[in-house]
Amino acid sequence: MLLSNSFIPILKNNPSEAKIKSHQLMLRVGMIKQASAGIYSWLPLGFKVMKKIEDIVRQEQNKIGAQEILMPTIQSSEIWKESGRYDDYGEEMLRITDRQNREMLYGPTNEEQVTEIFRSSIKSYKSLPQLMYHIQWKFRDEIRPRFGIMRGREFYMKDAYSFDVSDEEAFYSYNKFFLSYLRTFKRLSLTAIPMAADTGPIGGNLSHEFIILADTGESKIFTDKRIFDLDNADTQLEKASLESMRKKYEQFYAVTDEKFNKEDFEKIVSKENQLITKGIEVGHIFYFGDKYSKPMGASVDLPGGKKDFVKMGSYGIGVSRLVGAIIEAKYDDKNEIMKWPLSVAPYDIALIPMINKNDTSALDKANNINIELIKNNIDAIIDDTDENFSSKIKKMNLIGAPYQIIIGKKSEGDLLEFKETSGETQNLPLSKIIEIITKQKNSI
Ligand code: P5A
Repeated sequence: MLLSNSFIPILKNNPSEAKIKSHQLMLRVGMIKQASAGIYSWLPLGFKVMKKIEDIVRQEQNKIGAQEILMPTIQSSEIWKESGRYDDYGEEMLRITDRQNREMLYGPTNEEQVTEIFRSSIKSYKSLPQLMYHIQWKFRDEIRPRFGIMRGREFYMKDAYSFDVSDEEAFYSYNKFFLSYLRTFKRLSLTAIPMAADTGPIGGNLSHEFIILADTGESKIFTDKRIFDLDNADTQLEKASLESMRKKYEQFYAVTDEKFNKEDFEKIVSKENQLITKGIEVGHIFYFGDKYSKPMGASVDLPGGKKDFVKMGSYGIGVSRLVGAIIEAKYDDKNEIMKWPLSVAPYDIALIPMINKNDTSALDKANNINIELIKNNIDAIIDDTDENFSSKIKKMNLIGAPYQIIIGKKSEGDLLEFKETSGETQNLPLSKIIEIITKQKNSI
C-alpha cells in the first residue's frame, strides 16, 4: 500500500482532549474518529488492527469447540422482561420504540437472546454441552464514557455462552474459556491475569476478570506477583488438566478492589510478593447456573426422565478495548514509537525510500521489493511521499509496522538496511528479511 493513497490522517501533535496514550495515538494516526460522545468511526488503520484481533479471538474460540453465530444488535424487550433484567439494567440500556410502538433495545449483552435461541431447539441432555459465541457491537449508555474506545458507549465485544447439564459439566466449560482467554491474550502479546471479581448486572457467584497491567487502567488490583510467572503451555483440553490449570492460578491472591480484603491480603501474601497496582479489564467470564434458564424456561430432559434447567455461563472479551489496551502496553510515548506485535500490526513492514526530486530509483526499488513481499504474504506500507527523511521516520514510527527497510545510501545492491522498529540496523538481502518475518508470523 502506498502511503499517498491511504487514508491515514496523521496529526502533527498530540490532540489535547486525549488524556491517555492509547487515545492520543489513535487520534494522532487517525485510527478512529469520534462521531459523538463514546461513539467512534473506525478508520482504515484502526479497523485493520481490530479485525486482526477479532481473528485471533475467533480462532481461539473455535479451538475449544465454540460455534460462531451472529445475533442482532436490536433486541425485543419481551425476553428481558422474562429474565427480570429489563427493569434492573437501568439507564445504561438504550431503549427504543419502533413504529408499532413495540419496546426494543440496543443490546448491552446477549444472555437473554441466546437463551431464547437455545430453548427453542435444544430439548435433551444428549445435545449438551453447547458453546456458542458471536462478535457484535454492544451499546451501554455509560454515564462517563472516556479514554476513547477504552470506555465507549458503543463497543465491539466477543461474547460466548455455555449450556450444560450439571454444575460439574458447566465448570468444565468455564475452564475451557479460562484457558482460551489465556491463550488469546498471549497471542496478542499481552500478559493478562485472571482475578476473582464481582459479577454486577450479569449475575452469578463465580467470575474472573482478565486484567493487563497499566497505570492508566480503571481497575485497582491487589495480587501476588508470582502469578505472572505461571505458564499454561502444557494444559490439555480435558477436565483434569483444565481443573489443575485453574487451581494453579487460584492458589495466588489476585483480586480487584470490589473483592479486596486488607486483612486477608496481608495474611496470605508475604510483603515481598505483594503488588498493588492498576490494570485494564480486557475480558470477563461468569458462571451463573440457572439465573436465565429458570425464568426463561430453558430446560432439557435428563437421563432418568426428569427435566432440569440448563446451567449457563457467559464469557466476554472487549475486542475494541483491546486495540487501546495493546497500545497502552506497547506504545513508547516518550520517543513516539509504537511497537505493534506482528500478530495485529496494521502493516508487517514499512518501506521508506529516500526520494530525491529527479531520482525515482529508491521508490522503484521499494516497489520491486513490495512485489516480492506480496508474493510471500507480507503486507507492506511504502512511504512514497517526498517529505524529508526524518519526518518520514517519525510518521512510520507512529504507524508502528514492526519492521522497516530504509532504502537510501546504505541499501546499495542486494543488501538492504533493515531493522525492527526502534531496534538495531542490519544489512540483509531481501530473501533473509522475508525468512525472518515469515518465521515470526508462523510462530504467532
Ligand atoms: C460476558 C459476555 C458481559 O457483558 N455478558 C456477555 C458478559 N461482561 S462484561 O464484563 O460486562 O463485558 C465484557 C468485556 O467487554 C468490555 N467492555 C467494554 N469495552 C469498551 N467499552 C465499554 N464501555 C465496555 N464495557 C465492557 C470489557 O473488556 C469487558 O471485560
